[in-house]
Amino acid sequence: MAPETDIDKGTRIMWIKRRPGWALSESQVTDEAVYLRRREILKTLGLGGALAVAGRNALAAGPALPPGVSTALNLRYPPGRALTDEKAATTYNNYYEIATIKDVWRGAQAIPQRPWSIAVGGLCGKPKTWTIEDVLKQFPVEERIYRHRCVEAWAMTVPWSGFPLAKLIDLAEPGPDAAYVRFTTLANPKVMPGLSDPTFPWPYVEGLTLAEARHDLAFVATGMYGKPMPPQDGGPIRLVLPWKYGFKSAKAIVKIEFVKQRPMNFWQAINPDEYGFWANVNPDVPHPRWSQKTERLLGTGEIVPTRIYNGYGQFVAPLYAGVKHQALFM
Ligand SMILES: Nc1nc2c(c(=O)[nH]1)N[C@H]1C(S)=C(S)[C@@H](COP(=O)(O)O)O[C@H]1N2
Ligand SMILES: [Mo]
Repeated sequence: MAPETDIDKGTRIMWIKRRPGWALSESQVTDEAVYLRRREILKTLGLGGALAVAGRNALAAGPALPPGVSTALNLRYPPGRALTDEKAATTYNNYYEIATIKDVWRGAQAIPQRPWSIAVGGLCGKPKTWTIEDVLKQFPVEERIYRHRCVEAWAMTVPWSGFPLAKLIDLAEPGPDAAYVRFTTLANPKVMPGLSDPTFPWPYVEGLTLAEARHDLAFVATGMYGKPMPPQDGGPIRLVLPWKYGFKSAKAIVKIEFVKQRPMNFWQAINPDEYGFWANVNPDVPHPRWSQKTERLLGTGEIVPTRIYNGYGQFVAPLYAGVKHQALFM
């Protein structure tokens, strides 16, 4: 058996070579020390055992990492679940600007992904309108496998690529009065037929406290499964907040503002008895019309228990120490 280090070296080079063309060059990939190696990635995904059985030939053959997962994977937050099948995750979507049904992926292809810009402003020292190209150039790409829990009780486990929201926020230098961050998303009636329904408070807006937005788990995703973000999943740029119900993870972001007052978010404006500002996942706080105790996994249909903060409580619970009396879980 060849020394493991050689095999690792070989496969790692191979994976770097296989980085998709839209991703950044090797030199721009974040400090490798932060990331674990291929063997550890496989272990985290629960594939380590299978690999050991398959032995050296399988290792030498290389492509044992699931499609879309590379060695830029950040494993501070192990998913603890199998990845959702890519097709299942990208053909069952919530995107009310397109339609209120789940089958919106074809319709979403009409959303132009370029040119795209994101205006960052409000109570900050360095407002700036970014083009999507500037964003991709500025922030090294990392990958994170996160569990996603929709308030409707379906869930998926997805390899996202992008960068921590905190990095963008730091560059903007929020001022002393900036308590919240408000995200506004694309509202283009030419390509979004759902906007013609005036009963919804368009555009889709979301908000976070500045502390939440600065938390390392809060992620800006520009891709999934190793590819650019598909339009139906929020391409070219969206939020991913894995400890909160999915509606907080706004798609197709065009504006980010630092504000003093708590922003009114889309779903809270529609029905404040059912959807709030915080929307942290909690199996013990039912939605007024259904239980939140379990969730259905896209792809397999398996029903599994829901966990408080979607299983990310060890990281995010301290954010809420001072606001325990508020409606944190709706
Ligand atoms: N702009 C916008 N963002 C959105 C939504 C939406 O309708 N419009 N739906 C939200 C909801 S309810 C969920 S569960 C997730 C779904 O993301 P996905 O389609 O990539 O699974 O997107 C969120 N972001
Ligand atoms: Mo959702």
